[in-house]
Amino acid sequence: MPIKDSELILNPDGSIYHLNLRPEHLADTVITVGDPDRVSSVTQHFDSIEFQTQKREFHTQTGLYKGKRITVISTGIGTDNIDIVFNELDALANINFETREVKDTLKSLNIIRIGTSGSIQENIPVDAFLISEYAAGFDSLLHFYDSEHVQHNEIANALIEQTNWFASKSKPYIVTCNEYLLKQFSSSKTVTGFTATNVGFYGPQGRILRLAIQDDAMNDKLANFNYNGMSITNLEMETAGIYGLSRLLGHKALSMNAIIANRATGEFSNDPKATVNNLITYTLNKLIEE
Ligand code: R1P
Repeated sequence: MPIKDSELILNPDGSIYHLNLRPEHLADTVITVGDPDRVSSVTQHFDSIEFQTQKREFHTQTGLYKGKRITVISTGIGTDNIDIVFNELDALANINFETREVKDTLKSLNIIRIGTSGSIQENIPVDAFLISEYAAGFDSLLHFYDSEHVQHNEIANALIEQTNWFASKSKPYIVTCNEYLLKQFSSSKTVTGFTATNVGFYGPQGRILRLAIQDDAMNDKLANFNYNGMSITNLEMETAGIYGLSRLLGHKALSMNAIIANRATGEFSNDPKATVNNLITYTLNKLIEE
């Protein structure tokens, strides 16, 4: 059955609704970044760029890095955008836009996030590179999909119990990275972590400017959470959604985080741009080691 015009929305030029991309613009390896300006920070290292476009916060460039074809795309901030970007990337790869039908043979993309994040563990310093092995989603995105089979409920229940999680906020879900990518991108330069993704930057990450928050001790409880020796290492806004949707859609995903703040010590990186650029170079070089 063809997917209806209202569900799979294509622009007059045949590109997908928000990303403005046609299937031929997408490489099998995708780097996602939050900031639209970070796309060029990645592709400045490329041999060549064959295509670029921008619509809203979704800036895309596809090109070659040392002969490998890579698409770099910005997602903007938050798992609401991750829902759009990952569904549309998958549609570009796995739906025939002429017939509007899902292809018989499905493609599995390799998707690497290069993002920024704040550590909540004193011993994970600013300027570290953290790879998220596990992610806890405090956003509700994954619950809108038939997704129980990709969630680790035992860990979620332990998290809810140990942090006395306020149910009105959300029901946390736990998802994991692709284990092959984890091996490929890990080295003595990286730390492996358990990333919590939340729906905001201030209250939802325990920051207080003028508004009181529901639980002042939230970050301490997350940092002290212990499941078989694992605790929450860092906070950001996309990784859990990326891992959940990638699992459901059959793509391989890994989230690389430049730790630019340490929330436990109150420090902020002296040069966050340099740290992000170092992570970009590290990630690109690991990508061609495949
Ligand atoms: C908040 O400043 C943004 O930075 C982090 C958060 O996840 C959020 O998107 O990641 P990016 O730098 O990749 O956007």
